[in-house]
Amino acid sequence: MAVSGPKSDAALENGLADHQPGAGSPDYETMVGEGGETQQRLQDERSGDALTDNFGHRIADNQNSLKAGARGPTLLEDFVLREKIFHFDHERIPERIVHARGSGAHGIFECTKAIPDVTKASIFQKKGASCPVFVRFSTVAGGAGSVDTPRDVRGFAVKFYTEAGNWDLVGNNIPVFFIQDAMKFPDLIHSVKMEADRGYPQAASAHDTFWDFVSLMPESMHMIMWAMSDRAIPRSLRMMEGFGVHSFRFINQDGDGKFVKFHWKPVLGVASQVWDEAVKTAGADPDFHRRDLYEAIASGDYPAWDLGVQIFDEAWAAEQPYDVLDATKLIPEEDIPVEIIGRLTLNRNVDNFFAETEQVAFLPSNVIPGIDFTNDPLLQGRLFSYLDTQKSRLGTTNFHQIPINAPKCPFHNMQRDGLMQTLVPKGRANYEPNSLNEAGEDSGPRVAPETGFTSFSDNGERNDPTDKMRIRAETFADHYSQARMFYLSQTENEQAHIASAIVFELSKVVMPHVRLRVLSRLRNIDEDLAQRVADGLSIALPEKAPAARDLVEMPISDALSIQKNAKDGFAGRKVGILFAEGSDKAMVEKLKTGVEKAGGSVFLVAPKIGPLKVKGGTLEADGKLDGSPSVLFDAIASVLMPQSAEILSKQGAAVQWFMDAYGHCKTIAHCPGTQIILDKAGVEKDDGVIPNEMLLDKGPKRHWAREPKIRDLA
Ligand code: HDD
Repeated sequence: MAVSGPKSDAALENGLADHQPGAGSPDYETMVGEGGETQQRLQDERSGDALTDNFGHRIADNQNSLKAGARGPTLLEDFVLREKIFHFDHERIPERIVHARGSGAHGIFECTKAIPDVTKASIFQKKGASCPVFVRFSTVAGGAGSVDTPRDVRGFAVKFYTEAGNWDLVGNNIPVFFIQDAMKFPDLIHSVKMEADRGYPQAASAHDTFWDFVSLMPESMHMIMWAMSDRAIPRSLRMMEGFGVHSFRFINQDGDGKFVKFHWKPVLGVASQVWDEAVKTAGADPDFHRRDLYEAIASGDYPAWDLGVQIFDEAWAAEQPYDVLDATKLIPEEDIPVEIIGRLTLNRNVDNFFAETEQVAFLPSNVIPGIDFTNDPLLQGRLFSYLDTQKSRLGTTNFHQIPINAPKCPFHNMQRDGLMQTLVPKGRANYEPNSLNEAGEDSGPRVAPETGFTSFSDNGERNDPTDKMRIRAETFADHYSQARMFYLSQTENEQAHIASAIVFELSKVVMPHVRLRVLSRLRNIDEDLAQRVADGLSIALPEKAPAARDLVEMPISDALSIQKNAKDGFAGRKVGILFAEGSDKAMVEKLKTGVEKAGGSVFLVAPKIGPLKVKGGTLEADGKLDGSPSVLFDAIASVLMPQSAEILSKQGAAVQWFMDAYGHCKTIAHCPGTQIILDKAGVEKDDGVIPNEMLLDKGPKRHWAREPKIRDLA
């Protein structure tokens, strides 16, 4: 029976009857491309393109789910329905804990005055230099769906996509802040947001908890003045000043640092509503500011701001009656005039609110060479918080790959994988340093000591000589003395194991220069070790690698050896006992009881699981011989009648059982009947090859003296 019957009705109702799936869509050849092209294609959807699901399958009916009969239940196999609803169910992501309601736009920043003497920041080197920007304005307290005109601080976050990487200046329209230390931020925000028990008021500071908190926090009083002023009810986002708030630092080519405060001055001037107007606007047009911004840009009336800086030095700062690292203080323009150095113009609305305005992730830690942080404790806390929040908001450490967040300059590093990885890095250079280039491979990116970001070293603490630095103390420079102590503290056999292990590993290394480098380092640990490894590989010893420090000969430490400290008893050890038809049950049980009494455990092994007929009754095995190799046990014993041993001596599993145990230097206890297999397995009498009666005395220890007889060690 046709299941698509009602489709034509629905299609007719929707005026789609004439729609030809695929009409106008690009042909397959042009659609095939790498990830980036696919994304672009999604953005370029045009009317007339065939509707498809997320995997490119054309959809014939977007109105009716697949049912068992016209009035029957919906079928689980309807992947079109499932995908559509599945995706819809997950459309929302967590809104920002603060600044949830925002409006964004694209634009351009142009340097109008070069200041190379105070900063090496690329964007300020030449008048006329420009870069794309994305700006997001926001209220602070309200949710994403709240109104535009509450009394509130406004966020003014600017992302500069510079050629030296992204610089995010994440400021507000008020030059000071409520608190001096990031430690208090969660409390401040909890107090201003809707109250925890009642869920209101929304987007308002006029309530108990906010005023309770700020009245206990005298440092907030300066900001309260601003928040109660008309600044907190702006007429338009286009008519607000913006401030970087903190003192940042500019660093020039010579490494000299100056403090800087950033200002945005609106070309339209600052204008505000009156409170009654703001209240009524909230009802009349909850989107008053968003609409105003969108319409201005759409009509070509591009809003613009001048970027100003107040630049001052440590000596000037030290003379002020306030601390320039205190974010509750501003620097009067009368004391340090604002110097205009650039212009920001917003000239393009977003194409998609979610993809751009919602997913944009600002990070105060995004700075470029020439701009640095200061010790402002509010700023320092922000440097962690923003990166951290993007993971919970955007769900992945790869949020930088979302187009709105990606830098527009190239970026390369060894960060890999993670949820929603969309890049496809090639090659195996995902670590640094590496010398893959010496083998003719791509070795990936390298640090750029000359042009890379370097922190301003002065820690900013007056009279404190402790500077910030990326450095390893001289006292960490000896890398060989303890490696030598470890090696020399091992028994001869353990040393042979180390040498053999390195030989094995390096025999798997196919890059000859790496083998040689390892050998050159081994020479710093012990010449004999290096020679043994070189011999094991059959290559000549290279030059000794230079060492940062002279070797310090340290006394041997017996605690570092396993063998010198081995515990020989049965505790925690497992003994495999092999029996077969005709074996002596009493002997098996005697061994079992003895081992168990000594704290060990026993696993019975036989050619078949059984129950097998044995002398004295029947016996069941815990495991079949070919599924229970002797590697599973610390020691083995065998209780076999000569006839069974004769049969087993022709079976690989039985011979290997003993051969392996012998090769692995384990105790092998056996009855006389087993001898025929021992001979076949090449097991020679030694201290660890003993009659069953001696097992309990000997224990399950390894017999290392045997090893040189059976294996060539390096
Ligand atoms: Fe913040 C968002 C501005 C202190 C933690 N902040 C956020 C936004 C702006 C500011 C404009 C919205 C960015 C956007 O549009 O996506 N914040 C400031 C200013 C501060 C300040 C000017 C003080 C001078 N902020 C501050 C502190 C902390 C945070 C002290 C935490 C210790 N702020 C956040 C955050 C947000 C945020 C939770 C929410 C969403 C986001 O970061 O990306 O991490």
